[in-house]
Amino acid sequence: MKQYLELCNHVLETGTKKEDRTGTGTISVFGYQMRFDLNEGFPLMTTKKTAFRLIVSELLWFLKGDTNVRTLIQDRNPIWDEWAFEQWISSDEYTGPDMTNFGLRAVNDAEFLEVYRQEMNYFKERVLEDEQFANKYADLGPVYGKQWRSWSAGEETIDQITNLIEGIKTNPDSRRHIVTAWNPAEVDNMALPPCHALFQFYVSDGKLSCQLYQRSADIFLGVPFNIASYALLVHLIAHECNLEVGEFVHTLGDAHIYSNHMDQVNEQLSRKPKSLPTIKINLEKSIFDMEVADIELENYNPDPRIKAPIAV
Ligand code: UFP
Repeated sequence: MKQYLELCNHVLETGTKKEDRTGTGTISVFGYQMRFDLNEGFPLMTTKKTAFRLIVSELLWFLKGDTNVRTLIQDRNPIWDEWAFEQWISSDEYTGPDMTNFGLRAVNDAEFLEVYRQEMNYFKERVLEDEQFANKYADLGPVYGKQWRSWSAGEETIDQITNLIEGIKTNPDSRRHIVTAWNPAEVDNMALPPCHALFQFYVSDGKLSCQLYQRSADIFLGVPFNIASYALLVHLIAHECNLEVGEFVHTLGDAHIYSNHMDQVNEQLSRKPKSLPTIKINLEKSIFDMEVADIELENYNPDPRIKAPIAV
């Protein structure tokens, strides 16, 4: 994944210091593009171990139109926990210890970290046990799943993914194969406004390509997931449309490295990329019925994991 390491170097060399919503601080550039030829292998980081299972579980959750973190917790997938937890601790019903700004405090204060972990565990247990509670606090609002599968249009809803597949099958040369998660009418009700905001598919020579516009990119923690997730989406849509895979083109808006990720980025830059893994998809199933076990990763031999705090 030399494209990714080039991105890190580019931001370290040319980025400017910028404050951000989370209070962490970043160095950032505006506008950057990477291309991944999916025939060269599956673009999952080889310079740090990256949890493919979580990427699969999240993408299938989007594709099913789900927006409730309960399903992810049932799947042992923690990637949206903090955003659901934020809704709970900022509600009137929450009476536990003060969790204001828990993301930053958990990094800087070991005593707080213990209390936070305990509260998060209580929260997750309750989400699993109590469906009503889960519907109230673990639903992230009209996030990706809702916009992709049931965008509100008056009395009707629009299923953008079904329309996309139909469009690619019936009119592959169209220049309108677009899915947008950025719904201005609903952005304010989302736990996190979409980062991967809009994507377009493109067919040429029997190969399916996709370009994503990502408005905001956490280069160390978010981007490795986003690349793999969209590469997988291309494989899945190609399978559904009987096409081969082409390229994934990743266009970034505000591409930033958080100030508390610098050591981790430098550690990763000191490592040498290895050959890419491949994926195997259960071709018997429609992408809407797939489960995590239907998508397997093969020949993945990455360097060890690099831990870093997430900015919430
Ligand atoms: N972020 C990503 N990729 C994602 C996602 C979030 O990089 O898929 F959901 C990061 C980008 C940014 C933060 O650091 O999360 C979102 O904050 P903001 O809404 O202020 O851009």
